Amino acid sequence: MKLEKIMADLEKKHPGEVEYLQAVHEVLESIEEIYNDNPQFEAAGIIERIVEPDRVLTFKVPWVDDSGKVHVNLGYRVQFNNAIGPYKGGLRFHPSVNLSILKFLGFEQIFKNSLTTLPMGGGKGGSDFDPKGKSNAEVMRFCQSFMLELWHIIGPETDVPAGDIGVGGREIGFLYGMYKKLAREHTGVLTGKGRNWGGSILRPEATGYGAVYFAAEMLKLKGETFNGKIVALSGFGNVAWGAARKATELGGKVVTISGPDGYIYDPNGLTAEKIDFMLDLRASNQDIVLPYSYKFPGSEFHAGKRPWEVKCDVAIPCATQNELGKQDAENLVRNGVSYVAEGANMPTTPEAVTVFQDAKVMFGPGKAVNAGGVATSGLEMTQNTMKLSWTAEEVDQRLHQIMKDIHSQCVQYGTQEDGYINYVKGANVAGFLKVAGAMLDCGVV
Ligand code: NDP
Ligand code: 2IT
Repeated sequence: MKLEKIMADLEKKHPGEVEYLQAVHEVLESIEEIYNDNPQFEAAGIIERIVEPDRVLTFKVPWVDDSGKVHVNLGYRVQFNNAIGPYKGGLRFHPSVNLSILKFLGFEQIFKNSLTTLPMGGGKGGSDFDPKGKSNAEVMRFCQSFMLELWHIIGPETDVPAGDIGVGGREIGFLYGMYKKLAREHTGVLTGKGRNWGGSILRPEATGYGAVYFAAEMLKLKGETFNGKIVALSGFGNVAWGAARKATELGGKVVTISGPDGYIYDPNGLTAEKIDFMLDLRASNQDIVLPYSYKFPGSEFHAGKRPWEVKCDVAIPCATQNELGKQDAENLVRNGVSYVAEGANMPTTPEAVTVFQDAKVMFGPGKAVNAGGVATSGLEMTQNTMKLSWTAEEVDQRLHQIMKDIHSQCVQYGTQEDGYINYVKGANVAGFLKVAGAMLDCGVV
């Protein structure tokens, strides 16, 4: 494999797709050695085929706001790779959404889904629509218009979308309602559904719980537990609250949460009561960060700052891509961080990853750490197929086991001669080998 030549060709073909090129570079760099040791991959053109999505659907999404004004957003679905199962991956509604971001997310999803041990291919979709500040009726009309296009190419055995930034239970409900009406069937075509209409118990908290289960495995290798550890989190969305809850439950002290305009530092740590307060605010579409600092004395709001300047043992970025840069990583290392686990997708820049790895900080990449979300989506699909519903204990036990398995795969393929575990390499190699093997078996398609 000639990595720099492949990247130069891709840059020429897809100019300006920064996030997509970043994600591809990281994976190819990690698998270079194993790829070159197995000439059958090159002979079958695996790299050339795996870096391009099978297809991309783009469409316009017209909708009418409450005052009667017409708006047009862009909608996308990237069906990246279905070598090991139907396309599977979330939908993101955020003004920053563009093709590069969805291609990076879809590409990552291929390897993440492979790591889960479940039969799911990779895909991603979304829109530049911003649900913030919209009424329920506006969100419903947007979701219905979005599904009017999307439903043609998805299906329970073809492509199964779910949530991501800006898409939670409410949006999945509106999307599912429209799909059901158009297709005239009630099937597991989306995951993250409500409990009474096919959803899995624990799916909302699964990504955050899974991230903490993964981090707990990292700690265990050093003979440690979450008990008494200082934890810094970013974001306070779906992933962050699940992580906050589980880390707190295991005895960790979560001292930060954040939003796009700054972060809260609470030296007393989050409690179940504080987490519930924030969930109530979120459910009513309100800002969290400022009301928190008013309600809980002793906490401080740091406007325009990221949480990575505080002293912590474990850092779990849970907001968005490239939210933790080189300077942040240097701050964290200087302040004694021992573990970094990516709850979000690619929140750490490549330069920051190098800082952690050079300092021998244990660093878990998103595609391994946050795979508990899509894994529990996979469990939701299984329950839908079987037409039954597992208990919380059953789902939690399976999720926990899957996270342990993912961790073992990272250790198996990522342990270096000096004993340091390169989790980035481990996750990429393990995820890749399964998909590449399936692509070899199924011929050039
Ligand atoms: P949510 O929309 O629930 O929450 C996103 C959080 O990040 C919010 O706190 C939001 O703040 C904050 N945020 C969003 N964009 C920015 C930004 N540009 N700068 C700073 N903060 C920002 O999304 P999720 O929790 O679902 O997703 C978070 C991350 O986890 C994403 O990277 C996603 O891809 C990844 N992920 C999600 C999974 C899931 O199951 N949902 C599974 C695996 C990974 P505010 O609300 O104030 O805008
Ligand atoms: O990034 C992700 O893994 C998700 N947003 C969850 C995808 C899913 O299909 O549950």
